[in-house]
Amino acid sequence: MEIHEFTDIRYEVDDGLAWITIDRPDRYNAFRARTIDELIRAFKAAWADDGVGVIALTGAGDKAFCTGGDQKQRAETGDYGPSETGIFEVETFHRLIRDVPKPVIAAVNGYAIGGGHVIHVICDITIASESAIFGQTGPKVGSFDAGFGSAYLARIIGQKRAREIWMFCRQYDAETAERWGLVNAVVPPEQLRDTVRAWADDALRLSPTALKALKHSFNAETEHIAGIGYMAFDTLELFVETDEAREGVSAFNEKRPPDFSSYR
Ligand code: S0N
Repeated sequence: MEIHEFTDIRYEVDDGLAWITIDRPDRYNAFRARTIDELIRAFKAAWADDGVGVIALTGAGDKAFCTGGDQKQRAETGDYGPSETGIFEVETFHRLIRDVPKPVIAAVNGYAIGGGHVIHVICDITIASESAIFGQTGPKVGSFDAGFGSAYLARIIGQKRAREIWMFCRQYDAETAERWGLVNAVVPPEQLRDTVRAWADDALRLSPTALKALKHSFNAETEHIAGIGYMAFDTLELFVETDEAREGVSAFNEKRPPDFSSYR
């Protein structure tokens, strides 16, 4: 896939900073399999380009950074739609955010929910707008991320808070996220892009080789979570086929609370 063929994301390089924007505002920037393919392609382009030193990931519009897997697509086809390889490569994308040897900044401009929350957690840095909202929804809609989205989250904010996020599926404002150490900075919405630009400029003045070695050093201590993530993904593929999981996605699309009472 070529960059000019992108339909779900935008890729722009501006003076050393690659902006990657999920561009599905009518779905609150939820991702389908094609979106993930494009994100992978864009991250690899940024990796390969010596003119890029920092990557910023954001969402189009002012409502959402990313709200995870596209639940309308899931209701229509039972999966996240066609992909280039036939594989839904969300785990590959998670790996790429960690492996790309350049700082990755999540610019959270609205909802970072579900799989969208997992993505910002995996990014090296998160800068949030004051209007950002954070949370997990998996147990409400019939999915889970038992890899980086939970185990690595607990490394960042501690076990009690990570368990709260997953076991109660509440939403948290940017001030709470900053207090919990889930984000690095919170700024007014209109200052988000300029703030990311300023952080990127600081990093662009530093030694790329030192940053590369440091990033992989930070990763090393939690690398085993990738193995757990792959096992969890195997389990998830089975779980999403069950009536229990289908109840979650049906409830979301019918705009009603799910009824999981018969699955206890
Ligand atoms: C974001 C929420 C809280 C916003 O609520 P609000 O403000 O009340 O707005 P809504 O009216 O609900 O939404 C506005 C419009 O946007 C659409 N929309 C929102 N989110 C999605 C979405 N994720 N997919 C598709 N459409 C979405 C709404 O439908 C609405 O459109 P209209 O007006 O046309 O009805 C609220 O919207 C919310 O809770 N959204 C759902 C969040 C969610 O549950 N996401 C999925 C969580 N699960 C995952 O992400 C799975 C991750 C994943 O894919 C994965 C990862 C690793 C391994 C495997 C998997 C796997 O699942 O297989």
